[in-house]
Amino acid sequence: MNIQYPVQYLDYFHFTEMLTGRFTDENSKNIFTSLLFVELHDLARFNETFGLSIDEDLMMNISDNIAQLLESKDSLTRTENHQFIIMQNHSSKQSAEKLAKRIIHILAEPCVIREHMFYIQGSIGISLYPIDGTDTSILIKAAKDAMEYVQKDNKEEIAFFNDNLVSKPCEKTIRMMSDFPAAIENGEIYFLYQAQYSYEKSCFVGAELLSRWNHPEYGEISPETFISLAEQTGMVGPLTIKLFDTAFHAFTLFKANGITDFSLSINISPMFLTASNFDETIDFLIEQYDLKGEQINFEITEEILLKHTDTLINTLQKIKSHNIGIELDDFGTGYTSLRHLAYFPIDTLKIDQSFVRNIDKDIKKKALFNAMVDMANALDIQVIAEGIETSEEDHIVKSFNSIIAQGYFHTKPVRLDQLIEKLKV
Ligand code: G
Ligand code: MN
Repeated sequence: MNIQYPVQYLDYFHFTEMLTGRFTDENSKNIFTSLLFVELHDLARFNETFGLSIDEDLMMNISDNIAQLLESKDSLTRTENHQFIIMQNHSSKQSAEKLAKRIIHILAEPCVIREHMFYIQGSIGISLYPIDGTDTSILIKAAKDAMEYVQKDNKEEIAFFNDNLVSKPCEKTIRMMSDFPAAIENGEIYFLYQAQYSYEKSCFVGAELLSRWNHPEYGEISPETFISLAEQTGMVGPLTIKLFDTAFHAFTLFKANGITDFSLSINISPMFLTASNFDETIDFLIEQYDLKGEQINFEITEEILLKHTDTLINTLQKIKSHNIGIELDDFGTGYTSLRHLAYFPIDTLKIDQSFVRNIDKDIKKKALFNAMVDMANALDIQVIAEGIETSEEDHIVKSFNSIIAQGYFHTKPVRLDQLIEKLKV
């Protein structure tokens, strides 16, 4: 490893040896130290497409970037394939948190290797010497536990170790898993609608159907959490059927209120899409709920295209045969192979909110946004810009041709009756 920065890069063995020496030496015993356990998510998935060692190149690139954030008193090592441990010497809780945030920040920047752009995510767990332990292996485990907690149960990317963190979320998860099926039926899981604005037509032309869970004990649970629970407990089917039922009910009310030319977008889990009985299920749902394909869109994520097989092409064509639109959600955040756009029958790109946030202040974001819109236009793909929050952002997005806007600036997600009121005026 060729690092020019004034940082100690050690192999794992020497790193732990150094820590042990550090924690047992009488002279340094009272010096506060932090361990940051960093794991990068899913790097191996790139290998299949880009060659065997691209994850290694990414790791090198990222470790270089992380090393630049460290000082000479700090040390860095790699443990397993996609993990680092950093020792921040003479630290404080605040300085460890600051470093962790800076790491997350540099990870958020796209990483360019061999002309490809990669978006990497990471989780960081932090343990503190001597608060969480005075022994190397205990402190490393504590930092790792905190990192795993971040990955499993938390929306944050950073966590400090604490004694409750290992067992507590488990109980909560088990409880949520067992409550989930009833929640679909008893209305705890409910749906909001976030309308999408066409600049060209100067009106709302569609809405995304968003699931929410208001748990009697835990309050609002994030969709990321409960959708992953649904996947683990085999409840994706019932949840998707509920979405169809909800869409059907919404269209009945639209009709009664004279609202036409309006579409609803439904988030479809990869698990639902790749189920072996997908074809029959979709035929059944369209017929059962008397929906016209033109009225609905399926939002799918880039992740599913990764595992593309002939069956996925068939599945997407099946969807198209019902005239259901296909939207690629959160575009630009995950795995971006532009080839997919030409290969799969995609109707709409939903450019992720991270490109829109501060687009008025950040010329690089504007340039990326511009490139995505140009590309979509060339492929005859509609663009939806997500997460427009301010009039300044709106102004920039609007300056591009024929974009549809979704974001708090135009409307937050609202209940069906509120949506209908909005559409009637
Ligand atoms: O991944 P997907 O694009 O389906 O996620 C949509 C989520 O983004 C919804 O939960 C919605 O509430 C949220 N959202 C929609 N518009 C905005 C916005 O303008 N700002 C922020 N921060 N979130 C938004
Ligand atoms: Mn979506």
